[in-house]
Amino acid sequence: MTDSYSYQSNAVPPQRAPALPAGDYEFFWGAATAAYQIEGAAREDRKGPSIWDEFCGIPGNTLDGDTGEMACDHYHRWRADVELMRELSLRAYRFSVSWPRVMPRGRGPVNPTGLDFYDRLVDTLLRAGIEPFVTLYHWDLPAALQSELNGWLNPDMPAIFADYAAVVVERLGDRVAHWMTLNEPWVVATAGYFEGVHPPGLRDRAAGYRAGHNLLRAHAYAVAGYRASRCGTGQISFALNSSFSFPASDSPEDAAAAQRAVENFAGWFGDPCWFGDYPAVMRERLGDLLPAFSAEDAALLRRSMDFIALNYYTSDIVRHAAGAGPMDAEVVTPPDFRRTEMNWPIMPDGFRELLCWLSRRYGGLPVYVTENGAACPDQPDEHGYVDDQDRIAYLRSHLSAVGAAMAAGVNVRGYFVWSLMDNLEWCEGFSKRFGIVRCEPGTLRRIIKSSGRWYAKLIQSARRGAVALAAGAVP
Ligand code: GCO
Repeated sequence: MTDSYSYQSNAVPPQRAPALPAGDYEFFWGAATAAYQIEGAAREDRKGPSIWDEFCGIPGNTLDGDTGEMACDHYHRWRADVELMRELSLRAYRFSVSWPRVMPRGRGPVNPTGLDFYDRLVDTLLRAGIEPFVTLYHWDLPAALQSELNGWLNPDMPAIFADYAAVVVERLGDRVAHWMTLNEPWVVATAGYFEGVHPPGLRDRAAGYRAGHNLLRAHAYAVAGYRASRCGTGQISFALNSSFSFPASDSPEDAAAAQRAVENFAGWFGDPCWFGDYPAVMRERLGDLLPAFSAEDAALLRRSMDFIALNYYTSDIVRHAAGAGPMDAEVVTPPDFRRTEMNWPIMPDGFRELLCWLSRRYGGLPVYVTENGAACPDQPDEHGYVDDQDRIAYLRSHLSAVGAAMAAGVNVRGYFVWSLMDNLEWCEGFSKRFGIVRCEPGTLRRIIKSSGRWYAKLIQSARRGAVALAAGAVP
């Protein structure tokens, strides 16, 4: 089926691949990025400022004052980056569209140059045989929507987001078949509104649940618009992040606490998009903190995901502890547990368990792992080459977990490494590196790491990777 993309002629517009025969499907091996983390060109070609541009401009908000002003300069180097993806044998690429690049003030006039950028990117990917998976919102809210409307706390935001989504779908929807509305609304709500470490920098739990609520409504409105549009024949969902919680002991109390913790994490955003409401345990324990959906919103939310898009990095061990948060669940993962540079415990078993949990809970929907990867203490040699065996070990063990979930019946259709290349890790600046390609500080030269070479080989040997993975064959 990849042959359908292999032509080079500009005269023939790129098209979607024809559907595969029933019972036979391709596994999408890919890598993921996000606009603010790689594009740079923060003020070029009439792009408007985002809340992340403003937040990073304030000293003390990010490590070493790093910003996405230049990032990986992908906005100018995108052609070479697609070549790089080809060299890595990628079959799919997940990227996000910068809302303020397309609509500088978030609503109103569209910036044609901004849309053109993504249009060319999609065409070039398809010509390279790489399937685009598009995220509409990866946290870079147009700053004007924050200052004028109070951002996600404004109940009108869902309609505004849906208008923006429609503009992008209208332009790219004839060629893009896999869409994600929001990336990790859980992080937006917790980091942006509970903890105040991401913009808009609030510390207010009630506000966090309200923002989360409007994010869910925004997702639902955009999905409804997509499905009703002339291009709405593809698949749409949102990228859900969660860890799995293992009980600290065999006691029924710890088991119940662990179950509550997973429902409160994965279910906060997953349940509304499948059942049309929050998990009962959140309703019971959060009371008035949790807003209610109107009947119309609940109807729009129900079955508003066509697939499960999971971003997975880590898990935890919890025990029942009265008063430890609304779920009475306390994280007791030992401090000496093996961790990545983010200090996140390395728990591939949690990946397998979470995949099974999500699949059971959400009707056996197809699953795409839309992010998985590790920050490692990369040490380049004198040529800039990074022999990141620790990252390979992380990826191998996590792919084995995907295989185990598949063998248990989970319908996994693709896997995207986070990330294609080292990039701006939000508040951590460039200090934390997730790439399978190094982006050399200063020169921004791309150098494929050992993990990138390993991943390319894996893809080549497992083009129809589903079967290989389920058989546990991760070389
Ligand atoms: C997220 C985002 C990515 C991060 C990655 C590593 O999960 O926070 O989707 O933008 O860079 O997850 O933290």
